[in-house]
Amino acid sequence: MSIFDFFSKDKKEDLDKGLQKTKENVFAKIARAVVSKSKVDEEVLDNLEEILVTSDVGVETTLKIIERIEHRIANDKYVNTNELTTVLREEIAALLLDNPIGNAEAGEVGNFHTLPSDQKPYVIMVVGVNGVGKTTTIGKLAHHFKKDGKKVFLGAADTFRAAAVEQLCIWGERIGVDVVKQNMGSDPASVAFDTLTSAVANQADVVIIDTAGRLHNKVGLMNELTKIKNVMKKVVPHAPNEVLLVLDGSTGQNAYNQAIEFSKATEITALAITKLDGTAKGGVVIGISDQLQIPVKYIGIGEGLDDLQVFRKREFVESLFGN
Ligand SMILES: Nc1nc2c(ncn2[C@@H]2O[C@H](COP(=O)(O)OP(=O)(O)OP(=O)(O)O)[C@@H](O)[C@H]2O)c(=O)[nH]1
Ligand SMILES: [Mg+2]
Repeated sequence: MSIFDFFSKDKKEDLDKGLQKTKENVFAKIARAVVSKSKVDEEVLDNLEEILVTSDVGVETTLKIIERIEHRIANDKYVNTNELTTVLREEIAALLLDNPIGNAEAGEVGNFHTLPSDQKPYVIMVVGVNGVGKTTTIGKLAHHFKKDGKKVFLGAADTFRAAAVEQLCIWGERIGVDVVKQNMGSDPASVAFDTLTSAVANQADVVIIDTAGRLHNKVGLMNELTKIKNVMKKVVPHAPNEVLLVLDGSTGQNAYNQAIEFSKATEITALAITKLDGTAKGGVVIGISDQLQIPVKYIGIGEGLDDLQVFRKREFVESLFGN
């Protein structure tokens, strides 16, 4: 079985369930906005704008969506309120797909799950502020790669907290993959170096490096990440293949701001947005996917091993605004 099977087809129900809270919230608000209205008029659009902004879609993206709907209404002359969610779904999907960033879908050529055979081990460095779900996302990713028959090595380069190393080791045991670690307080770059050295010696396919979300200050954190990257290159010249920034979706616009801040400080190649289950702020994924030049690759929709999905724009919007 290929890795695509884990992430695609059968995952629609999980996605629907994961986005339930956001969905209920948005639909309840839309229902209120169109009550006693037969067609989409200025007032409905004003309300819709507010709904999208308060659902963490973000102002800029919301304005683009409203503009598209206005255009659509001008063309179709008359859009009744029953059609509003359909129109919304179509226009948001089209808007997101207009941004070529992150349009590659699972199973297609150039897909990020097809590990390039000439870049072994494929090295993923995971970054993000504390508590966003880095370690959990690593566990889920490692699980998927392992299930796909890949040899996975994890590096416990979050040496800032003793519990962090332990937590990664627990994931490693649970999944059955090797974890390279040193003592708490040791140099994260040294842990990354060791991890890559072991991975190369053992012909691993994938290496995932956990990093600390908190240090004494922001400059310190960014310098640390740069150092880890540079040290890894000494062992594997193409490392890191991916710098995955993890964002907590339940923080809404904060997640968006963190993405901006991090990408200013260090090169980020992909985003994972976690904790979309249990929040009504899932709209943030729409804003981030529209606004940023970094692809959203994964979404976290629960705490379980299989609760990580590849982010697919159309499926996401269909799940959010589908009936
Ligand atoms: N509901 C839900 N919880 C999640 C998800 N991803 C992570 N969590 C939870 O978020 C909490 C923090 O996750 P961690 O993986 O420890 O976060 P971290 O970024 O490694 O945190 P630090 O190591 O402290 O920087 C844990 O309780 C996870 O179970 C998700 O997609 N859904
Ligand atoms: Mg952690």
